[in-house]
Amino acid sequence: QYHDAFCDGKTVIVHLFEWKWSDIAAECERFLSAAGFCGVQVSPPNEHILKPDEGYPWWERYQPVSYKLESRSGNEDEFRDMVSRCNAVGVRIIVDVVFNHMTGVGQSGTGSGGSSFDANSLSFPGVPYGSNDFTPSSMCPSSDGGIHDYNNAEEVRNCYLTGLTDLYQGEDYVRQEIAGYLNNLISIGVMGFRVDASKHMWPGDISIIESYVNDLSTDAGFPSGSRPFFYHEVIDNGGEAISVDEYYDLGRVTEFRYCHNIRTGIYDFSQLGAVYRPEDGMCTYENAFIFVDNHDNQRSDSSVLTYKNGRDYSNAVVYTLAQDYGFARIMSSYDFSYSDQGPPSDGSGNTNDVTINADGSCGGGWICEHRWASISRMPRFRNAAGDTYKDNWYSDGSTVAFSRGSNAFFAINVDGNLNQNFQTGMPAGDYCDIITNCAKTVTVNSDGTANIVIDSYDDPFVAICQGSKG
Ligand code: QV4
Ligand code: CA
Repeated sequence: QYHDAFCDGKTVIVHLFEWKWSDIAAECERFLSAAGFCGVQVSPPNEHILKPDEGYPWWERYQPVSYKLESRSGNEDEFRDMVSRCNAVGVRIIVDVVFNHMTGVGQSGTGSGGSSFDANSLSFPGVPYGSNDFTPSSMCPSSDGGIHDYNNAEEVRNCYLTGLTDLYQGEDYVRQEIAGYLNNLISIGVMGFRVDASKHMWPGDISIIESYVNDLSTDAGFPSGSRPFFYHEVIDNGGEAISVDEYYDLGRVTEFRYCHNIRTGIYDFSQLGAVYRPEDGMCTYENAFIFVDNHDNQRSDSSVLTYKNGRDYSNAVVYTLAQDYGFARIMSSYDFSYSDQGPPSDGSGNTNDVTINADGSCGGGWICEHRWASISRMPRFRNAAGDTYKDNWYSDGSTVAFSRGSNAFFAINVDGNLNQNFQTGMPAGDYCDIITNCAKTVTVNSDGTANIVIDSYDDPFVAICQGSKG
């Protein structure tokens, strides 16, 4: 029940990392709705620490001070305005919620919403949380209170993640405060939640918190009785104490092995059919939440593809949206040269507006991968493909092609020109290639075959789907 997004069958969201609420509202109206996006993952909206001496790094947002909606992306009025404007054009808001921890130890002062706090005494009056609301140190088996041994589930869940004060979700007051935060967001009209650091919380505690969370708002247009869409951040690359399947009852689960498998497949097409490897314990189709890169591994993991890889990256994102595994998220980044670097901003840490160039690309340091031509056209394909599976699979060293039931057909070719007949699985007719925005037409014959042409200078794909008939 927590697996399904309520956005009329659309299955792609975009993470507008560190965007301001006012810019997200505008992007829903001017771009995301028409492009077919289900929704937007927004950066944590709650009050957070400020680190002017370190140049306002992006990770300030992952050290909560309170659940007031006052953050670097804007205030509560701006947040509400964004949610209602996006909902009005059928684009849903998904909130990154951080409730494993509060700020790091040693941090104190005033947060982005004006609340005082002192992590040394575990005092967060803006919630309020006090020392009884944090995991008792007797429950953490490590000698210094931090997480080091990922083969020990108690340590991973009861100790401090990189020095962050660990909330005690075993206590009912803490569960109620967290659920109160989520219910406030639901009453404003959001569709769901990306839960930060779920690996570091007990699934049984998360289950109780979810049970305290209300149905989605009918005022915001959700059908009566709709449960929120939850996906949990659990990094499971195999070989540790905690695995993704522990979280299946709680919603979808991030599948980080997909990031590595898609990169392998883009560089070796013989591996492209094996991006989902059930034998490795990867999330099932029903539970997987997938992405080519995220805001963490794009800056910390050289074995994932990012916007810095140019065409290899767009090939990976386009293929991800074409294939049938998982609920998909597109990363939308700002340019960075060092990992702590915050978003484009002035010297006082005020985030800049996103600028849109005449050709539809972004400027001012905003990368906007979701606006790259071929990527931007694929939500429409994925929505049309729906829950159909891959069929009519064709693969050789440089070409992969497949149908999605009888709803859609996709081909990618990365080496020279392609001019070949394929079984598309689709009804006869002339279809517009959505990648070229209908500059190219594909004729499907009565037996389902079609001649597919991809020139080496094109974006190296053809994508046709029901609803693209010419
Ligand atoms: C420093 C030292 C610690 C010391 C501490 C003492 O490094 O050894 O104990 O000071 O005060 C920041 C700093 C980090 C600092 C810490 C505490 O980088 O140096 O510790 O704050 O002040 C983001 C960043 C972190 C950042 C954190 C909070 O990535 O670097 O920590 O925000 O600001 C695991 C988890 C997974 C997690 C991933 C990064 O399983 O859950 O690591 N991913 C999510 C988010 C991620 C976020 C967090 C979790 C924490 O996607 O962006 O971390 O909310 O794999
Ligand atoms: Ca914890």
